[in-house]
Amino acid sequence: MKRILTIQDISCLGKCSVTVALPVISAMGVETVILPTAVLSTHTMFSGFTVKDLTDQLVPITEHWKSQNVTFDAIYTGYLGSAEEIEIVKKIFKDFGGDDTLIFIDPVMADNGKLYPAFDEAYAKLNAGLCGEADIIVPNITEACFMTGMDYRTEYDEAYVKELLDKLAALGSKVVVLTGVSLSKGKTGVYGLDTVTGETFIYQNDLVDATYHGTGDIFASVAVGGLTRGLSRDKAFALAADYTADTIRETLHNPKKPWYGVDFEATIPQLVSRLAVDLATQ
Ligand code: PXL
Repeated sequence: MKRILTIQDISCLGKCSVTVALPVISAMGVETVILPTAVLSTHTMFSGFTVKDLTDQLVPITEHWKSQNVTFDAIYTGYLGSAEEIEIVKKIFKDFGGDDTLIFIDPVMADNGKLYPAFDEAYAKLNAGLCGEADIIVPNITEACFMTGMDYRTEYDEAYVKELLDKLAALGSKVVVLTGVSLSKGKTGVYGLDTVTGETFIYQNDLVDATYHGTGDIFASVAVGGLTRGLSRDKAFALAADYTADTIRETLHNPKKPWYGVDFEATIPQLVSRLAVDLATQ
């Protein structure tokens, strides 16, 4: 069985980060090792959340793993709490990375044109440096703008997306995939660039007109899970985009508290059967 290490916070309530990555990646048939960067009572969109920073635990935990000769097929990072954690994560990439380990970074820090409460522009620049060490990065448009210095826009054309991709490529990652890209009314999806071959790829599905928290973490978990199971890049990102839309559609039955996250638990059976079909038919 393949094994992914995911490095992100535990938000105890409000489905996101580890409470999404662990069940989703496990359901995809991949062992999921967690390295929690902090424990929060809820994610940071709730008011009055508590935080216990775990920066001082990252080195002892990973040193122990080293002593056990643990290896990972992929390392997937999401919400990291501080500049110091970014530096430690770089060291973890050195210690556990290698030709056979996919480094997959979701530079979680912002959405809808704004940084999350814990972060500032200096943190965004450090996250840009971390992205330079990745095989694949999956920022949304807001995160891409903070990392590249481009203006954030809600209305844009393909030329704007391509310019953002080129600037992201300059950070150094092998593949850059911009999420939440809408190129026509009623559609949304991903626009990617393979910086090694110069090839671009697009996947658009129907926009479900609702906003819920934690959907970026669902998307990233499915993409890294699919890639680790051996799906092609196109199939992995299509599966991630479609499953994210399915979970949002499912959650429309429960519209009152969008910050509680999506009801992804109800759609796990569809994820598992589509993964099996995609693996068998590629
Ligand atoms: O879903 C991204 C995320 C993860 N972890 C924490 C967050 C957020 C987004 O707000 O606050 C703690």
